[in-house]
Amino acid sequence: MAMNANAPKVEIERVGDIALIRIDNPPVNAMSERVRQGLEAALIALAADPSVRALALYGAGRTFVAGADIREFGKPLAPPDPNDLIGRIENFAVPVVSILHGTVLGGGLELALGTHARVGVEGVQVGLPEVLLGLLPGAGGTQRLPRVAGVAAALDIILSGRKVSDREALSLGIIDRLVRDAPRDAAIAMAKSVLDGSLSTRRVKDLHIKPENALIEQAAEEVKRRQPNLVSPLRCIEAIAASTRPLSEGLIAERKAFLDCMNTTQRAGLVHAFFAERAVTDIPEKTAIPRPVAAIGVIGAGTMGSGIATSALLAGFPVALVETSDEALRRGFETISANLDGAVRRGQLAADLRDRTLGMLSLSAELVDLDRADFIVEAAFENLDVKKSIFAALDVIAKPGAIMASSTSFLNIDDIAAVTARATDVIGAHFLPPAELTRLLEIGVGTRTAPEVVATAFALAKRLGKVGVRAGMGDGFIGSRIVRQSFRAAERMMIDGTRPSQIDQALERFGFAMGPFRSLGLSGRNPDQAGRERKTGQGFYDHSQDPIVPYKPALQIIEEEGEKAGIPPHSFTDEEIVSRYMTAMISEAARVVENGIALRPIDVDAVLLFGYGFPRFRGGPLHYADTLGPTEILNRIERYAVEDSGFWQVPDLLRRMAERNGTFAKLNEMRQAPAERHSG
Ligand code: T1G
Repeated sequence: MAMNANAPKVEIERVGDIALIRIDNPPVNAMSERVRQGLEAALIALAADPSVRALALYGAGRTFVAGADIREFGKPLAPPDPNDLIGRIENFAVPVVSILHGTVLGGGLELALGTHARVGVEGVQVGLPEVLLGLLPGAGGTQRLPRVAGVAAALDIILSGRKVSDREALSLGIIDRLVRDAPRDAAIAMAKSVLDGSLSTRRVKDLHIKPENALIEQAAEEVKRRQPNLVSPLRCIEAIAASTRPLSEGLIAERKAFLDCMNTTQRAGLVHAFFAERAVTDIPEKTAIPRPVAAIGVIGAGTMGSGIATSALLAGFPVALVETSDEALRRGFETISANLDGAVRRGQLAADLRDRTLGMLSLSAELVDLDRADFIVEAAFENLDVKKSIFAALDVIAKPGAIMASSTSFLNIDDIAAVTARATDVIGAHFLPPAELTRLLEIGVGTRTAPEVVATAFALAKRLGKVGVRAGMGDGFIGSRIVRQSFRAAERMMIDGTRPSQIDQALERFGFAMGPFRSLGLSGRNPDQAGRERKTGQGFYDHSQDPIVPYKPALQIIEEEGEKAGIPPHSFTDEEIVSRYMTAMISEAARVVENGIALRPIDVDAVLLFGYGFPRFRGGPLHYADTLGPTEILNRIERYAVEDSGFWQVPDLLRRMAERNGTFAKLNEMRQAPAERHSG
């Protein structure tokens, strides 16, 4: 049978009385059905060969197994069951050692925990991130990790989903030794060490667990308090608690909890969010060659400019920061210094690198000092005339081939580019505040922006650790106009008599990190750019209090306005609040997709997830819309339009979807990026 060149391969190599098993399933050796079948066949063959005295498992390419194949989720589990496979390894008659390199996560670590010794290659990271996908380790991780590392470490690693470094994994007993060799060389050497007794082996199932009921209960209380919406964290704890029982019983408890979580909409939402971060890189310009970027320029040292400069410094770029006055530069420098201290506290920057990183920042009050920058981001006032004057000056100063980006979220890049002689080098780079933390980077593509300039912006986004999403030109890029529309729905409910705090609380129970009025108070600006700056720290809330409280004078004004307008006070239920807010958001998101400003629905999901605090377990507004269905959404709009037909209008795309029972998921499949579309 002609083998598909990309088919996963599990190969046996004999080295004397040692057998190596090599897993080769690019790009991350996901433990797909074909890999499981290959592993099972290899193990059966080797079990029948008396000349084999030791086995060594290792991965080809950049990593050992990085997990189950997420693309198989939601389908019936094809044999062999990972538990059976791992059990076959654990009960193998001769010793089995695994060599861990790269990112050994989820099912990959569970596979390794079934072997009798685990050897890490320096730099390896291990983890059980299933909780980040709305799941729990489903192939023995909740049963074997506590046995090797203890319940406390298992709770921490499984509930956080974090990656564990090579040295921490060694200290916790997750790996037994660290080496520097290439995986295959390590496999041979370690199998020999097992045979000469210098590397001891043990079956994890035989390890005893000390019950830690207090820890379990404390972890459960913490999860209920911090993540009340999520299902899988509590199920993780339940499974870990079962690890004090015999392994066979614990595995049954774990598998039941795993399957329960597999069937939740949260798992579907979180997996969608995982793929959204990757799908958005599929752009029409993806074959263009990015220009090299070695130095970054930033214009404006306000909160946004300082955040952008911080993000570039943390990514290792030298940054030239320009402002109009020394006082503004001083304030910017202080902000950036504080941002770097925050990065050290978060563990994002090593303390001993903090000063050197800050040393890569140069300050100037002269635009001419940007003449060596390869990528310049303008973060000045959101005013077209201001930006035009800056770009006209930049056009003279910036070196040939330099890319000039505006951090605008609303203004049309074509209008800005028009004042330059190199519109092909002008692009939008909309960072979201706080720019040093928020992962979204909306990349606004003008009509004349060159493909390699778009590709360069996406390459820079990746180096900054950002999620770059392509936005065409329209009334605002993607996120701002969608959030503006949903905020207007919230304002209408407030004017109709529902308190801002109730609206916020309903949406925070839905899963938003922060309700629209609370986040407005923090950012100080209305998404409408209406400039309702809050100088006194008071608006809908009194931010001088901790925790903040509704600001009574504001509520009084709202009530008086309502009376003047003859609107009887009416408080919407939580369900109605969420329904109106989300229906407004989905409608505007549908328009953004329909107008081609976003390439696909999944791009809109990525913008709201990575830039606007949309609850990750709901997958984004359009993934969430599919859980309602287009007809339900259309009926809601038509019901609300009776009150206000100006605001509530059915987008054509939604009407067509309702007629054909379409979904945004199907639209994602259809909207693969055309090869060379340049229109903004
Ligand atoms: N399954 C399928 N595809 C995967 C995958 C996976 N587990 N991991 C990555 N990919 C794809 C990804 O979509 C992209 O595809 C390409 O590989 C490169 O990924 C039983 C049930 C490993 C740290 O959660 O964290 O095991 O876009 O761009 O930046 O208990 O991928 O090229 O078409 O991210 O170098 C647990 C998820 C699964 C790991 C590498 N494992 N992956 O990062 O590359 S659940 C995970 C990652 C599980 C068991 C349970 C990262 C990475 P494309 P990439 P990267």
